[in-house]
Amino acid sequence: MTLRVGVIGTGMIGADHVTRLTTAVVGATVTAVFDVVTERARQVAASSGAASSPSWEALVAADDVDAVVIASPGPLHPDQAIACIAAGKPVLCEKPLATTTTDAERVLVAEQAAGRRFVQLGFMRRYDAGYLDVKTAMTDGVIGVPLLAHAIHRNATVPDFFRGEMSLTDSLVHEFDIFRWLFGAEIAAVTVLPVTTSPLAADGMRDPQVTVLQMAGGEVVTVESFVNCQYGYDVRCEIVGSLGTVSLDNPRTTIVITAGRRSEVVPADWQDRFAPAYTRELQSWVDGLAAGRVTGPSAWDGYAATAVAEAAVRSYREGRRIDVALVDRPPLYPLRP
Ligand code: NAD
Ligand code: ISE
Repeated sequence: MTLRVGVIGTGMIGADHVTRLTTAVVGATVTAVFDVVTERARQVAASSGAASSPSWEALVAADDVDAVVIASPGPLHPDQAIACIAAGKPVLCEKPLATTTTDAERVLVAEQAAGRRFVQLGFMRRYDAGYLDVKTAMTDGVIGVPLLAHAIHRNATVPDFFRGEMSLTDSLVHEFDIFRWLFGAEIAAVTVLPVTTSPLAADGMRDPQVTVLQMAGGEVVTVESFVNCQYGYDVRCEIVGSLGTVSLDNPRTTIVITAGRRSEVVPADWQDRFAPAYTRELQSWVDGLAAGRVTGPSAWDGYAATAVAEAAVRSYREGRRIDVALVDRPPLYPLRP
């Protein structure tokens, strides 16, 4: 049976998800889209064969929508996800689940009241071949006991609406999630260290920054974020274990060697770097729903990443280490599903 999907928000990633669902994913079709910028929704609808819904509420309620993708701005995600749960429709919600823990907890409460999982978070790195290899190297013992990690998260530039703390709440949520997943543990404390600000940083933005994560198991992760590094999109990490290390590099496409120099292409942006991961994420979501299951990153994962982001913002403002406080983990979200 073909899954009929409605997509809320047809901006950068929403439009990409529509294209992927329409052209690359097996077992799904996009039947409805909505965006407050009506013309944007109309264009995406026209190119995909979907209908343009009059509102996101109408899209969620539509009889020909079995499941929903939320790709609107972060603050809207909780209400839209809760509406999907209330309508009994599974939802792939782009990160972040919410921009405050209070809002994220509302989603947890709604899902628990429904008694089963409806929400999968858009933490697509968990579907990236490189990160999957890193996870295998950490769990099969090849690097011994994982002790610490170093990561970098650089964007060439970010959109104009990206301000102040969004490198923590919008970009680094991926790092918060991936290191929870890689180490199989929650993040216990976070410290954000200011660095000399780039002369090219947007007004009022502290960029770059270094964030130190202390995992509940005692491991430490240092993460550099630099969201206006100019030269390209660069996401890498190295895990240091008691017997060796495993590193995630940019995927190699071509290497040019000439005139005494060796050079390779750096991905332009997240669309380029993580394209295969987004497709695998959507395919896995569609396949899971066909089998009656929601299996990917959960609302709990979204909540935990938001809680770390909230603590990181406090650390940024107060200039000190902040412990991450989580509510008790409900049985709906087992520790290692
Ligand atoms: P964007 O600004 O390009 O798109 C957001 C769209 O939502 C816009 O077209 C906007 O008009 C629309 N919108 C605004 N209010 C709306 C409403 N009430 N209902 C429906 N649509 C509404 O931003 P984007 O980069 O596409 O980001 C969208 C979301 O996806 C964000 O939460 C972002 O963090 C996330 N994202 C995730 C990844 C990833 O790697 N997983 C990458 C990019 C963006
Ligand atoms: C963007 O919204 C994403 O989610 C990308 O994956 C991330 O790397 C980027 O920093 C964000 O702006």
